[in-house]
Amino acid sequence: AVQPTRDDKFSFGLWTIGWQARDAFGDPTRGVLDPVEAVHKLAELGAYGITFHDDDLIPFGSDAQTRDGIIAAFRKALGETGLIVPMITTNTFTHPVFKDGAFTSNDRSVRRYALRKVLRNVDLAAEMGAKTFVLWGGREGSEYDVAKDVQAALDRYREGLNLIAQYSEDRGYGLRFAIEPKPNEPRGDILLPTAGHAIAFVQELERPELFGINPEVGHEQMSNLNYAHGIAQALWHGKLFHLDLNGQHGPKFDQDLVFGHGDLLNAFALVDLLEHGGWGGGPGYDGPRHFDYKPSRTEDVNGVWESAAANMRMYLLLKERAREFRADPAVQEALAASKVTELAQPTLNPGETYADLLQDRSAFEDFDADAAGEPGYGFVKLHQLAIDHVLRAN
Ligand code: 3MF
Ligand code: MG
Ligand code: MG
Ligand code: MG
Repeated sequence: AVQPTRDDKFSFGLWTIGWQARDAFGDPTRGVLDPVEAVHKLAELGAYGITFHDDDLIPFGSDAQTRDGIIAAFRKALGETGLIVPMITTNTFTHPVFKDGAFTSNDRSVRRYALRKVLRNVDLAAEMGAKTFVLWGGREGSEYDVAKDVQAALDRYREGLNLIAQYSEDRGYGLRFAIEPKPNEPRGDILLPTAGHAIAFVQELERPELFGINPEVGHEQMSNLNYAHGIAQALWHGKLFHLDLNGQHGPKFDQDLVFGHGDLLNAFALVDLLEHGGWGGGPGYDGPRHFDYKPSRTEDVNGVWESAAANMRMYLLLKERAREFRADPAVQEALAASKVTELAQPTLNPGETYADLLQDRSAFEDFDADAAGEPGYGFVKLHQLAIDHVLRAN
């Protein structure tokens, strides 16, 4: 049951397994991974998709002929394995030209260049059959408050995103765009730092229906936020267009550990949510289960593939545990005792107005607040049952 299959919709960024483990303090500890080999290996392991930044596949500055050759070889590998490209994204952060941002660089010529780079990649996304186009503005931000006019930057961000969406629509690509929030790293402060900021920003775009978000476990946890809560809210807004699964230990540098190797219990709650939706019938998620992690710098090439497999194993194990959790009569009893499912019941009766509520003496005048404040909710018991299931202690 923990053997991944295509139906599980697991996908990996080419930059994840391909990471050579160069960090701010050290040289690479691994060699270059051939994208064609990556496709074959991922297919063997049971993934269904691979995603990439333009520059992961086609080195920055490649001439047209080289570019075509690389794309052809990659497509051939996709054809041989049946792997698909569900999502494409653009690198607007590595080259020095983007050191002050791409869509929001203070330098207008850089902004125009960034738009061209992204539009070219929108064409590639359509060519590859991708459905989702992710935008992580890792350099959109600042270290110095006085050096960035944030309101103007948001105007430029909006201008850029409106243009891209218009282009995709005019060409009939039908792409959906997903903004990936992150609070900091590499910039001291990045614009659209959390899922909530990004969802609010989307509402200000010309075609908000084409835009959603791509929240990453570690990015939200770097802000000390609850990822499962963030995902639930994104689902509630209909804005969960894609997601980046990985592991993180609280607010520190972006660790990109294997999924579930950070906050395991939150990962359990997340998988339960994605697979089953909320307890009151709120929606789950049927898009790609995309891993954006980094095989740790300590690992050699075997460790790369071990860790890739570990992501899928963690997901499937938690999926199994979540299914058992839901099916357990003791859990159902505890859920009812904790009134978890009662929350799905509207607070007002059908057709009831505030005038009716004001007439209802049982709601206030005759309501015994002291008595209602007495019984416990039994949440600890319920939570322990969840842990028992995660640990298979029952
Ligand atoms: C950085 C990230 C990015 C994005 C990527 C895809 C390099 O912390 O998470 O990975 O996920 O740009 O949008
Ligand atoms: Mg990240
Ligand atoms: Mg990360
Ligand atoms: Mg990411």
